[in-house]
Amino acid sequence: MSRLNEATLAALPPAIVRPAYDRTKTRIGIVHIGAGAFHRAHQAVHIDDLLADDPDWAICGVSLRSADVRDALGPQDGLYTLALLGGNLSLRVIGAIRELLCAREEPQAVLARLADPAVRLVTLTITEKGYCLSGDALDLAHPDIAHDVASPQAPASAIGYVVAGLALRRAADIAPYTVLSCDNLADNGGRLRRAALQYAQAFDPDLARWIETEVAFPRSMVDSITPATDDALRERVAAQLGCADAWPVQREPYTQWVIEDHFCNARPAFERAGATISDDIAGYDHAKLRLLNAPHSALAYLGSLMGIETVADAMRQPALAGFVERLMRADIAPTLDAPRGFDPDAYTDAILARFRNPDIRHLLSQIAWDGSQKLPVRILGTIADALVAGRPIDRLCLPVAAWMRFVRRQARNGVALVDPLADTLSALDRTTAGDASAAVAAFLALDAMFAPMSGDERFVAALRDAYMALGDATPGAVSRALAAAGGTADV
Ligand code: CS2
Repeated sequence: MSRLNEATLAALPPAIVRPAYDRTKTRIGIVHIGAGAFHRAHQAVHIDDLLADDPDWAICGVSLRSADVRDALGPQDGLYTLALLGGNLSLRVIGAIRELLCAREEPQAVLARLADPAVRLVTLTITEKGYCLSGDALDLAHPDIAHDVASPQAPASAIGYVVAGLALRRAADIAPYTVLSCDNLADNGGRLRRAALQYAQAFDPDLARWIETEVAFPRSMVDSITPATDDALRERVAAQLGCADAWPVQREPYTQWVIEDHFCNARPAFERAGATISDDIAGYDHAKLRLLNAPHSALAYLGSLMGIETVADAMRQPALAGFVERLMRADIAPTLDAPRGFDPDAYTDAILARFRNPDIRHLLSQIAWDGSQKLPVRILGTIADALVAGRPIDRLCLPVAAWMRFVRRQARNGVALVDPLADTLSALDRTTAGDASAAVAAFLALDAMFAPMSGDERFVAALRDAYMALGDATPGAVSRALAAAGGTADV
């Protein structure tokens, strides 16, 4: 079977949507760090929408370590298929990525791109762990950051590359690029900015001052449910395309991108491609993280303990679906500092409908990855706010306790955790006995996750109760805990 690429593009069946512009006339204006499935299913599609009008914003996709994306899409001239999941599978070939680089193998090419004056925007999807934070600050002891501080011209981390590119531009008197985080972190731009400043400060205070005054790090909120690519998708795509695509991506039809209007260089006309430019982004990122991602993580850990595989299956369990809905409406929504015109009930309804979408096979195991990084930004902040406001936290603690039970179960069963703290987390299991207080205390000693709240007696007690309520974490025990926590949607 032939391969999707420039040569086979014209022969694709007419139902397949393809780039509405001449790719050879586009120029690279964006470097994207972290060219994984989410970027290719989300931001790259928005850019694909506007290249016909504005050809100067094609993307150079950079992977920091793995060459997999470059090696899969290189022979395809950067082309890949986006499958929209809903009723019929609708397919679209995306042409926005014109260049693919693997930083580990071609660091000079990445630095040269970053220094290119035609590049005016650097975007990132590096997941929570890519920011190398400990609490809110940059973890200067993180091996990648320590490496980069010692050799800033030959970086390994995303922050190292962003700052190295800025240093090259400053030295060559080229205007800096805007740095736009597209990760699921509250105040993602602010965190990235503080991390970049702290990093630069560690080896070049003048550079840090220049970044502080000259470079914009807007916040953004991204949303679209994007299940990992599997062979079933590859086969369906090949059958409809009539040629092979080594790495198609899939997502739900719904997509949202809200970007803070704060740029230090030219920007694409995002608003013409369905994104929202706003000066009131803070409320959006909180609402999304707390009302979508936190329930997702709750389903992931509670559902996995119950032996359920996907989000849609989890939503078919009345006790679990009821618990999550109640968590959203009664516990999370009231703590939100909602953006102007935001209706938490309608937002909750829409999210629950998206979770129920039977056409999406979104594995709970995928969402369960990186719990140590996700829980603080998704749910611990809500608990902290509820503690300050004197609101109940019992239900909010159940997903956190479920994560603890999940971690212990994986360690006991010898299943490797996908988490940057995997080694520490698996070791915890060996040092704590079956005693709930001791087990919870061992988790709470993880300062990077729990530092601001681990001394709060109400929190410690509620978490211990939730942990005990989950009993031996069998499906029956979890169902009983959900029932006891009020797994009914009447709020
Ligand atoms: C999910 C998110 O994998 C996860 O942790 O919660 O990727 C979620 O699907 C997206 O944020 C939706 O926009």
